[in-house]
Amino acid sequence: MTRLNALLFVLLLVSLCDAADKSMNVLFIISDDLTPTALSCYGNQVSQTPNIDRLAAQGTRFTRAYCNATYCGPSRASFLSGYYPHATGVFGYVSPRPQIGERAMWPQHFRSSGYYTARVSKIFHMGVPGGIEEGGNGADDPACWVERFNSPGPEWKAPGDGETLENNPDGKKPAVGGNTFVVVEADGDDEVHSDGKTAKKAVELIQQHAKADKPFFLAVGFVRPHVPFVAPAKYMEPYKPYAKQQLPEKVPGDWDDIPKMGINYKTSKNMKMDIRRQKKAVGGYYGAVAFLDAQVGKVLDALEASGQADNTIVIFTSDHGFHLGEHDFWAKVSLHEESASVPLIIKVPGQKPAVCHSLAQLLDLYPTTAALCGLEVPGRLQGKDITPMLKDPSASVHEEILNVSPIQQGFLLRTDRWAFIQYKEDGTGGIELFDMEKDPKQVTNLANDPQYQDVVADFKQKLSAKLADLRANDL
Ligand SMILES: [Ca+2]
Repeated sequence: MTRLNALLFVLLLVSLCDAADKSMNVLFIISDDLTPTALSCYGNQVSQTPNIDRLAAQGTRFTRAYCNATYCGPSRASFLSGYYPHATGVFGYVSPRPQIGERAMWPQHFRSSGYYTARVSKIFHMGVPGGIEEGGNGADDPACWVERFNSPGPEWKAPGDGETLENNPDGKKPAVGGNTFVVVEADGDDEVHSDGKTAKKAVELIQQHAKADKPFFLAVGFVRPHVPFVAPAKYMEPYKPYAKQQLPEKVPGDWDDIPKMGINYKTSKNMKMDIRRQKKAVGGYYGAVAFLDAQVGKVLDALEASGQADNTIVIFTSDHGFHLGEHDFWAKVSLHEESASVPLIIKVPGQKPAVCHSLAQLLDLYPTTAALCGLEVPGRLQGKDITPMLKDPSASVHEEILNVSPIQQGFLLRTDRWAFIQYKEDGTGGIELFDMEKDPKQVTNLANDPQYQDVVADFKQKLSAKLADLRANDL
């Protein structure tokens, strides 16, 4: 072998190694206010979500995944920074940057490790619908992104057939803005709306970066099914007439054993929604979910067409869940199961499809993706690497998950068997305890049952230990 040939041979080897070593891409897709109970892959028999189901069939679907705060602002600030809300004190609709200082947030960690990072639409908090109508950056963190794109949309102002369901008993109000239950069967196509524009931009970015030298970390934030429930009319059609929708069973005396602080901020009663309006809220929500699902499908199709699917970790989730009439509660904030849990699907190239019943939380995404991509996993992060659960769905890394609702001064500890909810840190706001094996719909609060006082005492102790532990941090 001549010297030149030897040199070329070495160069060839190096380039082969480089190709094999190119870190995996991350495609992170997050919906807004999506309860897992509205997805067909999570067992809903009415709502159809074929695209999210397709991803679930290729990845690991987690059946016990939770956010770490039950509304947008603190949930997003938490999993993006890597700290619990009670570690940073970020309970509102702001960036956690002042509390984090120079420490790298999740996308920023990928950026400083050589990734192209981009955000499309809502990843950190943005007001919906107001912030989407304006098209601004919301509570974003510019240090996280090489590029960022917003997707303004008409929201409740979209032309079409709109109805305000909330606080509109005489039907005189037109469709209105704000955090209000409104259904709009909109004229026009997907790209009239924020999420249609978000899907289009995400598709473009995947095409642009598929062959690039740098791996990508692409965060795609959809705002549906957050209110207003607005989508092109065709997505609402399968759920009409809305009167055919089923509501959760109304249990007589359901509120009698829920502490006052646990009655959600939005209820059928205080929203003045009769049965017709409640059923339309469910159907309108499903229509918004169907629209979201179609946009997710476009992004997944683009990834497959790009040739990068075998080198890309895909995550689908939501910032928290949502009530659709359980206990006559609506929306988020509540720490009850439908609001506290999130859909979570993670597809890692080369790993077998699975359903995992072990506990997982949004705080785990940062350390888990860092580990999967071979990046340093900062020791200060408060989530855990759930890679063992992706390799073996019977594995488990958490004994319990802590989720909080600062608006309610509420704390949830969720174990495999129990949901323990305490209002106020000293417990004086009341306690709920549910046996999730026997009572998955959380109808019977056992906290005052003499038989379960040991369980309650044990959880109270666990909660105070957990809070002390997360407050002992490096911030
Ligand atoms: Ca949200």
